[in-house]
Formats: sequence, structure tokens, C-alpha cells
Amino acid sequence: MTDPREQLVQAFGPEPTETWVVSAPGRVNLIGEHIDYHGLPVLPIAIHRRIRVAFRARTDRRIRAVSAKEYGLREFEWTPRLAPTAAGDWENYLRAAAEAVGRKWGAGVGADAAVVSDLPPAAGLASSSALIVAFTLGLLQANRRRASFGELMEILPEGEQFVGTRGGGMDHAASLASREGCASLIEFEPLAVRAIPVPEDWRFLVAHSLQTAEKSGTARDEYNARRAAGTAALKRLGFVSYRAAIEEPDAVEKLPPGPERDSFLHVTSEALRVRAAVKAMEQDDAGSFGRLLLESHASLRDRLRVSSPALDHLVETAVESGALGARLTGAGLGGCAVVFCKQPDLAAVRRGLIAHYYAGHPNFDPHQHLIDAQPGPGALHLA
Ligand code: NG1
Repeated sequence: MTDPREQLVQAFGPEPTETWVVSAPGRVNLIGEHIDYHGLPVLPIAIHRRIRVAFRARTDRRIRAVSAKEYGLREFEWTPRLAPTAAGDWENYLRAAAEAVGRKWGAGVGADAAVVSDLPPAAGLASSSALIVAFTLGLLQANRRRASFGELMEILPEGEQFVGTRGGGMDHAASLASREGCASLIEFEPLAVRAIPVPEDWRFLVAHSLQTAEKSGTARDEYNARRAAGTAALKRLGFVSYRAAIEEPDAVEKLPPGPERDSFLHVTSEALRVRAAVKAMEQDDAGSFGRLLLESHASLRDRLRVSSPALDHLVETAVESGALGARLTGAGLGGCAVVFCKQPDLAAVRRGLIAHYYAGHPNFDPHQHLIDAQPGPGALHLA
């Protein structure tokens, strides 16, 4: 990866002022899908691919940033209330960070910044959240402000809404607080991250279905519809939260067949799978962990209906190639699957996916679409 400091000097010239680099990794969710926004624990890992941003503080309120050629230079004034610019423009991520910081602490001095990344976009690795996390940390540093993990988690998920979906806080928490070699059990009520060591010989691959789920448009409506159905089911059954509901899963019998019942069943069963998956990881029980991933996929496919024929085929191919488990990861409706196997089987699983899933797809690029995802540290623990 090129050094973002070089990009910074190339774009904005040398300056005697201090320059520093902030990094934020992408993440892949191992299990706990479509439940973070209901306040239930999830189990992602941060990965070793990340976004790096070189920053230099300015004395005025201008924010200027460059990224790879196709994204180009963006600049705007950091005013107390920012509005989004054209949908799909990468400037919105910068604005989201500035707006998140400004909302809590007021707009500060601006910065010149250069962004480099080895995280492929739209690959299910939460690159957009990583960019917002890195840019937020950079703006805070430019203003000599230290924010706690809790404070960052108050502002970041809201900031994301600025660019599209108001998701749960999983992506930001994983990108910030993960530990090297560990999965992060993220709890939201109250906020806590527990590092669960991943057994040494466990391996994860992120495999792209080659069908992209754009966060704007239909996928966003579908995402919001799942969230609304889950919330409606909870209300109808008279529970105050899903934490209360998972203690009484039989309550579902009172719901008529339909999306609300299906959502309730998915959310409550997925929460129990997360618990069981943590136990399996702690006991180095790869067989059980793999089965839980497959059960999660089946529930996302049949109850929440956020899979696709391509994702189903990808999961089946992974298992036929020797994986112990696989499931769609992220919001679904396209995007990626996370594939789980033991180290000695990794090469065969890769080969199987390439031969039986990716063959005949001229756009397949192993560096973007079939990624080794081993657990790495989050932004708060990166040297
Ligand atoms: P993806 O699709 O990977 O960005 C989204 C949400 C998560 C979570 C998952 C579904 C955002 C930024 N992320 O993830 O919080 O709700 O869907 O489990 O909206």
C-alpha cells in the first residue's frame, strides 16, 4: 500500500506542520446478522486490510481530501450543520465524519487529508464505516480532542445514517475496538466488547458472490423493512426489548404467519446461535462453529429472506469444497459469504470455490473477491 503521507505532499505540497496517519480496518461478521440494530450481541472480526489517512491540521474550517484517482479531490467548509452532497459521492463519507464530530463537539479546524486503502469497496468488509471511523479520528486529532470508545460509539452509527442506512453499531465497534488474533463479542446494552481468542488453526475467507448489494436504493429499503418487521413483532408481543424476548422464545406462537413472525424467529434464534458460537470458539470446537454458521445462513435465507440464489450457491460450493461452515455476511441480498475451515483445508476450499463458483466469471479477481480474513487489531489498538 502506498504511504498516504506521500499522497498528501503530492496533492497539497510540503508543509512544515505536523502530519500523522490514522488507520481503521475493515471487518467481517462471523455470526449475529441483522440483530445488532435490535441491540443484540454480534461476533465480527476486524481484518488486516484497512484504510489509512494522512492528516494535517489547518487553521481555517476547510476540509480537503484526496483519494485514489477515480475518486479525486474533494473540499468543503466544515460548518456546524452539514447536508449530504450528491448521492453516491465519496465526499459524503467525509461529511458524515465531520457532521458526527460537529454534532457532539462543534465544528473545529479543518484538515488536509490523503486516503489510501487496500480494502475493496462494496465487498462486504465495511469499507465505508472504516473510512468514516478513520476520518473521524483524524478530525478529532486535528482538534486535539481525545474521545473515548463510548463517545465514538455515540456519534458514529448516527453519522452513517448521513450516507445511507442507519445500521447498528457493529461495523464501527469492530473497526475501533478489535484485538489482534481475537473475534469481538460486541454487546450494545450496555456497550461492551469482549475479545474472544480465535483458535490458531481456524481460517476465514470472505468470498464475493459477484453480485453487489448497493447500500442505496432497493437494498436500503429491504434492510429497513427487515428492521421494521422485527420491531413490529416485538411490540405486538409486548416485549420491551429483544433481550427480554429471547428469554421467552415460545411467545412467537402468538404471531400469525408472515414477515413479523419470521423476523422474530430469525432474531431470537440468531441471538442464541451467537451465544453458542462464542462457546464453540472458546472450546476450539470447529465442527459446532461451522454448523452454527450454516444454520445462520438457513435462517437468513428462509426467514429473513435476505439471501440470493448466488449466495446460496456460494455457501453450498464452499461446503462441498471442504469448508466446515459458511454463511452470507453483512446485510445480504448480494455481497459476500464468510467461509470457515481449518488451516490444512484452506487451499482446497479456495481451489474448489475458484473451480466451481468463479469459473466462467471473467470479472473474478482473487485479490478483491476471495480474501483471507484473519483477525487483526482495531483502530484503537493499532500501533
Ligand atoms: P453491511 O451490509 O456489511 O454494511 C449492515 C449494517 C450492520 C448490520 C448488518 C446486518 C451498516 C453500516 N451496517 O452491514 O450494522 O446491521 O448490515 O447484520 O448499516
